Amino acid sequence: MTIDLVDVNITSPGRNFVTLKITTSDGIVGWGDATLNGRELAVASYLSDHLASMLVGRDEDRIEDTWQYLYRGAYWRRGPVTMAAIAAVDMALWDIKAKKAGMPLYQLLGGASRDGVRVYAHASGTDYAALANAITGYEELGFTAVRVQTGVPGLGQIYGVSSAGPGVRYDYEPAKRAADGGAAERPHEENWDTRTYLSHMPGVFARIREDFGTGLRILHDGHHRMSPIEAARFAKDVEPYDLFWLEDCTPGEDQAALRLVRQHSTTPLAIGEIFNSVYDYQTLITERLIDYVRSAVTHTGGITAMKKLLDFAAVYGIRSGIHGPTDISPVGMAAALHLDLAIHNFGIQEYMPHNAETLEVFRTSFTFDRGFLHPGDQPGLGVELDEEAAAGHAYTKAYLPVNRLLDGTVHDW
Ligand code: GCO
Ligand code: MG
Repeated sequence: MTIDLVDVNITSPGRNFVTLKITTSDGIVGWGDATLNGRELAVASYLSDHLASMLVGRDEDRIEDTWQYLYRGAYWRRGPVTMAAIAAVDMALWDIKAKKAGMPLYQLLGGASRDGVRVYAHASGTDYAALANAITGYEELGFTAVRVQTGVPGLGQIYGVSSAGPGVRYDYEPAKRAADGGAAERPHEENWDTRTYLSHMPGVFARIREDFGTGLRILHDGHHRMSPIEAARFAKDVEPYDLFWLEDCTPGEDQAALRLVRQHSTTPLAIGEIFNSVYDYQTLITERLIDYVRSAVTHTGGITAMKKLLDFAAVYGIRSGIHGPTDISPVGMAAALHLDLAIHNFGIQEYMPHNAETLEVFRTSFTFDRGFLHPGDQPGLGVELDEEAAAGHAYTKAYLPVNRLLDGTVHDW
């Protein structure tokens, strides 16, 4: 059989998603996530204007060959737009293959290595009371791991902190459309000051340990803002509070920066949500500079590429921590869950549940139970896009924020 139709769906049920639909000549449909937050249409165009005609007529079973054909065949390699487009094709082809086999995808990846996938939630609050309230709410839902982000005095709205008020919040979304309080034509801006952050955060972790005990897994995202020496100091200062991981402490491009952080601290390090290739990790993995691989299946070339990356990491004792915010669509999330269940070196999975509007458009079969997710046992990925429902939500331009230091200098966001 062959690939017959290649369609790109763009929908915005509360936020934008780009989804690839591949239909085979005998009518089997596979779905792939191609969402790149704030740059969605570039990937949509890459797929419909450049890849679609190359795919029609190909044997849908030749997944590895198709991956190489798109990757090596482009001449221009890597980059988030290219790799998200390849990822979408790859996911859709695995969805088709597993549907043809009549099995959930994780069975084709070797079967389940565990009963469920431990997930972490996003707990945030503009101050400690709101943050503690959110953590309590997640504990009540059964979560055993939370990512903790909180306001820093004097900085206003910053990355990772929901302004929605105290309590359990699923709705933190950094990309803003005009309707969400952003500007229609350009990103909104936030403020940053690393010195204030460095002196504020350790005390927050100390209070959490005091109030919530030693059992809770605490994660934190530095979101690329520290210099190597600042990150080394931070990682050292927070050692007594036993973080599960410190994520993206320095800007991701500079792999060697983590040597300095490693020399000074035993705080586990996670990095990679803005990476898109195994080569972005070559130094980090072979020199054992990180503990967790944070790539998204959606931005790193799909299931084929992620499986190889995670197997490579396993040789060095490094585990997975796959990216799973709401800008990864339910299709991309399902792809992550099948991998999480199957691989041996699973670490933890990020889980920021999609809102009801999104879940009316994407019909999912994964289930949450007391802190663990399971991808479900439907053949394929287990997610179907309801195209009629999707058509009711027109694309609306959205941007991630731009970050500035207090003197106006553009900084990493
Ligand atoms: C995370 C991330 C996200 C990103 C978002 C950008 O750890 O989940 O940092 O919150 O900011 O994916 O689109
Ligand atoms: Mg992150």
